Amino acid sequence: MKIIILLLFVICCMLATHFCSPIIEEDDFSSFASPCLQPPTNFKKRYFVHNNIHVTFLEAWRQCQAIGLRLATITSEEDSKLMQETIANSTNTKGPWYIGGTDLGNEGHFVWISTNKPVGHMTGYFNYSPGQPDNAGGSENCLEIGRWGGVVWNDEPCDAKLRYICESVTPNWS
Ligand SMILES: *[C@@H]1O[C@H](CO)[C@@H](O)[C@H](O)[C@H]1NC(C)=O
Ligand SMILES: [Ca+2]
Ligand SMILES: [Ca+2]
Repeated sequence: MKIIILLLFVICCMLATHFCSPIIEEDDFSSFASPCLQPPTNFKKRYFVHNNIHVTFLEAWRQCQAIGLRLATITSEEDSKLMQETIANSTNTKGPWYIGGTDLGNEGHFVWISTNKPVGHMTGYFNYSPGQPDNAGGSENCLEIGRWGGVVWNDEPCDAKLRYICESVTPNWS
């Protein structure tokens, strides 16, 4: 009996692999385990500029989370352009705002707290202001954008009270 069930299982697996095209290998999609659930090949990012309150980095992280979003990540020139446009369209275009990068716990090695990926991961995209990150005073561990205008990044003490920018990333099935 066990053998028959096992055989049926193997046949089902073979059929499933036969009828579904292969899973696209990309580490971001590792949660798409079912052979028949196609991972989206395309994602649409949106940014949400929050100008109404000034909070610490961890508060900003939680504020985004509380409304089903996450603290912003910027991993390409395209993201940066979208960011620039979203800020220009927002109710207050004067920063700085927190974005989701931090080197807390591992000085000099920034990660995006929203994705656990190193800043620059895969794409090699960085947009630091010249001379940044400088870890000024030995205690700048969180990334902000727009301190001196524009959309370049700077490291800043994580307990500074700043505006912040969240993001949503949704599959683009078309
Ligand atoms: C910004 O506003 C313009 C004009 O209303 C609109 O066309 C554009 O899509 C907006 N961009 C973003 C990212 O919100
Ligand atoms: Ca630092
Ligand atoms: Ca700095």
